[in-house]
Amino acid sequence: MENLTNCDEGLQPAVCRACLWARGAAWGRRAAGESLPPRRPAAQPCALGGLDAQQRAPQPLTPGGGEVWLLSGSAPGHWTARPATAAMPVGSLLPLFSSPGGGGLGGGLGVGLGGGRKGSGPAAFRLTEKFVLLLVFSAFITLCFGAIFFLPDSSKLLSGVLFHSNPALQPAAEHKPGPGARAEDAAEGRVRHREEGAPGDPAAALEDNLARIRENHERALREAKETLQKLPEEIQRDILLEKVKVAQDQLRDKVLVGDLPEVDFLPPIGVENREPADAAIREKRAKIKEMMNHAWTNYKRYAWGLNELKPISKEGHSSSLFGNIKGATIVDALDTLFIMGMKTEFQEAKLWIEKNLDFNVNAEVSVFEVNIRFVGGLLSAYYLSGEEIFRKKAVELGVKLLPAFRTPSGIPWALLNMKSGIGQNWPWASGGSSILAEFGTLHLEFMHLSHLSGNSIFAKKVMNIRTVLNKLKKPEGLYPNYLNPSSGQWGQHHVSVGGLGDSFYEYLLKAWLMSDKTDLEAKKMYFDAVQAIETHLIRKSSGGLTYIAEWKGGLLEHKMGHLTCFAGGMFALGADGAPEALAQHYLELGAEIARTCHESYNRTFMKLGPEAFRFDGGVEAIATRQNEKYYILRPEVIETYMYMWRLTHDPKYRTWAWEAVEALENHCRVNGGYSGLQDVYFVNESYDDVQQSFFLAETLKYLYLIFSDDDLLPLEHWIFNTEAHPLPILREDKKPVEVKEK
Ligand code: DMJ
Repeated sequence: MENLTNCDEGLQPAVCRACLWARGAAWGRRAAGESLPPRRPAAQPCALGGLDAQQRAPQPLTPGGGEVWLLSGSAPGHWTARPATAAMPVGSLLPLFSSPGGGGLGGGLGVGLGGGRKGSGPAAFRLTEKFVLLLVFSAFITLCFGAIFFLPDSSKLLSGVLFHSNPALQPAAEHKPGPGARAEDAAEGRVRHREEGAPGDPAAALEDNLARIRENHERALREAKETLQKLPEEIQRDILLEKVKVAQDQLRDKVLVGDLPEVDFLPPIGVENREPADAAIREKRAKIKEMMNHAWTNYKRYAWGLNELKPISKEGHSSSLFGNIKGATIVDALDTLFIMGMKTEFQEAKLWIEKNLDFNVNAEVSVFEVNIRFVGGLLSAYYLSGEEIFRKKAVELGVKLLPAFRTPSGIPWALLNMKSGIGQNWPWASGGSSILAEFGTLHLEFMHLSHLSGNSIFAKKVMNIRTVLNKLKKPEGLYPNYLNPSSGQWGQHHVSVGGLGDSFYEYLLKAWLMSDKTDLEAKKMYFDAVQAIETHLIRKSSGGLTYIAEWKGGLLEHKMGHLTCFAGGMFALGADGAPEALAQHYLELGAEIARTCHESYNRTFMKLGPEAFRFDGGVEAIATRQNEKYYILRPEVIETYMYMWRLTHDPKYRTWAWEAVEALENHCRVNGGYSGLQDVYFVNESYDDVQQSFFLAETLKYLYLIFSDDDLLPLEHWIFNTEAHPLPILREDKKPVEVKEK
């Protein structure tokens, strides 16, 4: 294996990135349903082809035993690893780089650039050799990218891999990648961050792909050239510096976690679980607690310690979003258990966390998902209970996420291997971009991490995101969903208050509120953004329903996602800070969105809302595409009812919430817990067999709060993160925790 480069040591940036890119291509296989072994553990060496070690047949192909592997494939699902000697024209050049001592292409480039082929250093390359080397390398990169991006709808294939969990349970149609396909999301409870295939013009899509290829190609060339121009001593020095940096980071991480300052925990406000005075409301609230008990007990019985439950198969469900981290449901449910007074269950959960929750996982996680569910869940559990273990675990995890910010702009990667600290972006994201809703949804948790650790590093990381955003020119004042972390420039100009954009706006508002209204920069960014959204995205249907469309380079798609429905609550919550003349307007806007989203529920057979609904082709608030008709126990509509109830006390919100409870009981409840549905318009239930962790964290919590008095987690004291985990407002005078000086 001496001819392989080790990506995890971060020694060969250009080459390692090639590994990651190619790894994306290898993922493409899985989208077509082929089963692959688990992803390459990051500590394993990575060949230039980026194929998992397990995917590679071990026999040597070059005369001296150096392995040369290329990716090939011309149709979706036909990616294969094959020896470079097999046929490609470029293959004929390869022997040039395979030394008898074992340096194949992996060795020639990987080792050669970083330290020399066996028996000879890079200094041994003559200028012509270097040139040919450069040519081969660029041809290889072109081949990889060409293949990735020219595959029909390859982004779908790639993304499908990332979210696909149980093909057997999805209807065949929903597996077909295509415009609007989001069945992958359903399978994994995918959150607000995938964009449907652009339904538009194929020429524009092609142009887009070409631009992406060009951009990636140029970057690869640039990086390869830079490396080639360096003297061997310079390369050695770079390696050394990188090593020192990694070692320093590791040291800093240890110090951060091991040396938490002492704190005085102040009792939380509004956590007494008083019974509502009205008997009917009391009964309803008790019913919701019983639902929580059903969800929890079944998770415990069939999937304890795993991420989520498959309530039909009665076994664990694991999502690639969390890598190898375990226990998503346990951490996500902690605060709901606490506020419902389920003390024994809370203690069981705490015990499991103490003994088993481990973040040293050698697999890629979604930084956003881990932050909102795990960091958010642990922080809330700490603020509610004062149990030190939750603070410790939250900070430990926060530290593990810090390497995601190691990008030229400081805009974090979407995916991170928490063991190696290597990050990358979703292969489907425009031009290698990070996603607005992902890097824009770290602020609340990271501010609290700084507060609880006494270390400003977390706050600095998220404040820098603001700085980058504020320097950029926004098209029509709107924030595109894609931002390239290397160039610090926008990717495609797609704007959404639903998937890919949503919680970025939510966190601007909540950052201002959580700072006790002192973070005026966040306030300004929020209200400016909302103004642009109103002008360019918000429309009224002929039937009088207000909806939020999606914006694609200036064109509107008259579609609203279930995810977008959270915005009703957001607008209403923000009314308070708006200029006086606009406060009532924002409250009404919230109410209108709540009504539209309620209609999207009401116009289905199951009385539960579809994943997306449209306002075109003669329909209003109805899903017209098969792959948009599913419901995966999402909370956003109920979330908006909760804010509207708290802010207006209009009884219709309790009525609508109760309709949702009945629908959940009638259609989603099964013996083994609660399941999502494939088609809310169909008379018979067809289950997706996943009990999402956010059902316990959000859907049931918001329902419970709607039928509780307002003094349970009052909005004047608590801010809910996007996963409904309550975080206390940080007031200068009485912070929930007094950090003691060392
Ligand atoms: C949750 O994980 C969060 O609400 C996230 O912001 C969006 N998606 C899911 C629920 O739908």
